Amino acid sequence: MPGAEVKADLWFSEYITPFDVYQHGVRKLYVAETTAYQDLAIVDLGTYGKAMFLDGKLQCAIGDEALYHEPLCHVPCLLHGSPQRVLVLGGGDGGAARELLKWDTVERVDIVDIDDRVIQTCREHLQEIHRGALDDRRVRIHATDAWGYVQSNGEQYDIILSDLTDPLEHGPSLALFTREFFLAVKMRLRHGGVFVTQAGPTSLVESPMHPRIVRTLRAVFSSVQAFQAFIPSYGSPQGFAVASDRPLRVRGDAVVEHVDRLIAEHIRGARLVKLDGIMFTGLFCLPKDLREQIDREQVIYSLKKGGTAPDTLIGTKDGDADATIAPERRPI
Ligand code: SPD
Repeated sequence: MPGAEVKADLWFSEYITPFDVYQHGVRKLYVAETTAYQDLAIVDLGTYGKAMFLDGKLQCAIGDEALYHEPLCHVPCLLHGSPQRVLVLGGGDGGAARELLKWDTVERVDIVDIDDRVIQTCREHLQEIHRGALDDRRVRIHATDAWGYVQSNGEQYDIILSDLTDPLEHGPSLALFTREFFLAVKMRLRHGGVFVTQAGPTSLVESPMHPRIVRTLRAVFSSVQAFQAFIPSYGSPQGFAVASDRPLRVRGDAVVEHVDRLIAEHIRGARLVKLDGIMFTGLFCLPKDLREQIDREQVIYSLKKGGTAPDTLIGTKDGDADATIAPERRPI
């Protein structure tokens, strides 16, 4: 559907930190509205094409979204080997579902996104992202909150995939990066199941969030591996973390060969644009100081006793409730 051509010199200012702004030039405007949960915008960025913003933060742009969705989806599936049932938390744009459906083993994908307006608007305006996945017979969409779904729904999954917005203060996804939530997620995994989450930017000068999310996962799962990808339109490297109670082998020549073999066996009709065995192992080659910070990190994100609301989030450090939570990424 054609958007309104923008004649004015219009820019979308994304505050990466309070001191660093990524100015995205807007060529066309499709949608700008405030939903019940967040500000939603769909625009054409010129260089990166159509893109979705939530609360002023770029979520995906058609020019480089494969660099986000392929690692997020195929890393856990490849580590599992034969995923059948998958739960996507967030992911209302349908990009994750599109990738998951490439697996010939996947029978069912449940998408749980709190914001029905995001789902409906992406279905209408971001065909380039979902490519029909939101209407695939294997996909069921639940417009409800992830906490409630994970706690009350008795389904068990091979893969649970968290495709949420960054855990910003006052943002809707904050509580979904806590020890309590990760424990609830673990209860919904089948034996040998794998959980993956986007895990904030990995730039340590920008935010302490990534090592803390990884540390929080390590309080819940016996195997946790952090990885990152550079998605240029995000402005900083994107962290992810994969977690399971099965061993996770992510490095070495044997892994490269194993990944290439699984892709050839299970993603036959569809094509991966970015990911193969070499890229898979490369994702896990993190900078030395980041690895060291992950290993020494002590802050675990947790809810205040009895809390489930985002504003009850605290970081605990050796029992000290004063440790800071993820900082705001808004203008000062
Ligand atoms: N730092 C941006 C992280 C964006 C995470 N959500 C992306 C949703 C795309 N399906």
